[in-house]
Amino acid sequence: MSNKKELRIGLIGCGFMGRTHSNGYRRVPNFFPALQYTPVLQAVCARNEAKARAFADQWGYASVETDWKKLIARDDIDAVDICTPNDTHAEIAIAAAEAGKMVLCEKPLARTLAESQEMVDAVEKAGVANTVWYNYRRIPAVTLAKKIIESGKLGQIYHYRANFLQDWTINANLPQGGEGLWRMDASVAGSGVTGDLLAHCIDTAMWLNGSIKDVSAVTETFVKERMHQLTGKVEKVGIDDACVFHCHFENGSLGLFESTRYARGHKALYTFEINGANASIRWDLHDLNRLEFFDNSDESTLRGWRSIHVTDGEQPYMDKWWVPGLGIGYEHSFIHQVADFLQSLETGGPCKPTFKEALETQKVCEAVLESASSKSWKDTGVNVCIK
Ligand code: SOE
Repeated sequence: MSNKKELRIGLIGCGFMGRTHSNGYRRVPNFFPALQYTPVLQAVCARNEAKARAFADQWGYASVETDWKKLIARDDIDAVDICTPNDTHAEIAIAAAEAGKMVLCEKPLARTLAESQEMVDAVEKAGVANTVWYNYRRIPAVTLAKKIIESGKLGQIYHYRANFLQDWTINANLPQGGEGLWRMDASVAGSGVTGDLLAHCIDTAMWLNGSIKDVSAVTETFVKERMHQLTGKVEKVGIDDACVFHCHFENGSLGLFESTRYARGHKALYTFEINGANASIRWDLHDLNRLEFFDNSDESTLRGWRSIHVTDGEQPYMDKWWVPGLGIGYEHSFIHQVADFLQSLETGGPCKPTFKEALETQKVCEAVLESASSKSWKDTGVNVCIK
């Protein structure tokens, strides 16, 4: 008989993120066999019962709920995983914490800073384990970047640059709101690319390079009105289609961030580059197993950008996968997050970013949106270093 401890998962929402998380729960025991905890897919919840049942069959969930309040009330659920649109994160997370459940929440933490703060208060008051799925931290090449930065090899940091570019909303006839398109409805999503895409860039940036002090931003909504899928009426578009901001980091470096859903040809181009006095690093999601590294102390005749294929067992997470030279993909970042969450239950430590740390990203997002609407610099108020 197995002496593993069970972590019984109740997943709410069965869209794209529900699939990435479910895959994470299923794969972890195969590839991280030393962990004491093993996830059990206990229940999945969606308002549409047929959809929930099909999802349960596909991914192996033992039962189905159509009301998230019922799922939270069940005493055979240990952890609630929130994969629903952003307007429901706060209500579900607060109720789950009050019911004594662990809470894993999809990013961004919530629509606004105020909602996010209530979520932080709730998990802290309840003392329950919590984490937010900023998955890109757990791509081995990105984790390796963190290790290189921590080793001091870059020297003083001068610049941090990040992009997250997509092109899926260029068509002016694309409706807003409703299934599959809630990211375009400001009342559901909270914001456009700022909360959806730049939040990833900000989380990674503050993890790698420390706090962002202040920001100056510009946003644009290129298509001003769209038909709303739920009302059938043409309605004003409230989200930011594109956002560009620059900022000061606490360590004195300058940051430059750009995100848009109008960069024709780019589907999910997330890149970052960090330049220090001695060395630089850059990474590109489209070539996610690679980390590029330039070290000015290399012999001058051989000096150049090294392209490190991050597939060696000595590199982060890679001892769990295949053999050197064989890459992994996007889905593995979620498997790693599940593994780290289970590990944190063993050690009693936090699984980063916690709600409290993700709140700092919300502060920057809110300051970015305020800066754009007031056309002025804004202090972020970030006061917890998530590095
Ligand atoms: C939007 O298209 C999206 O799916 C985001 O919501 C995810 O967080 C990002 O990782 C990929 O793009």
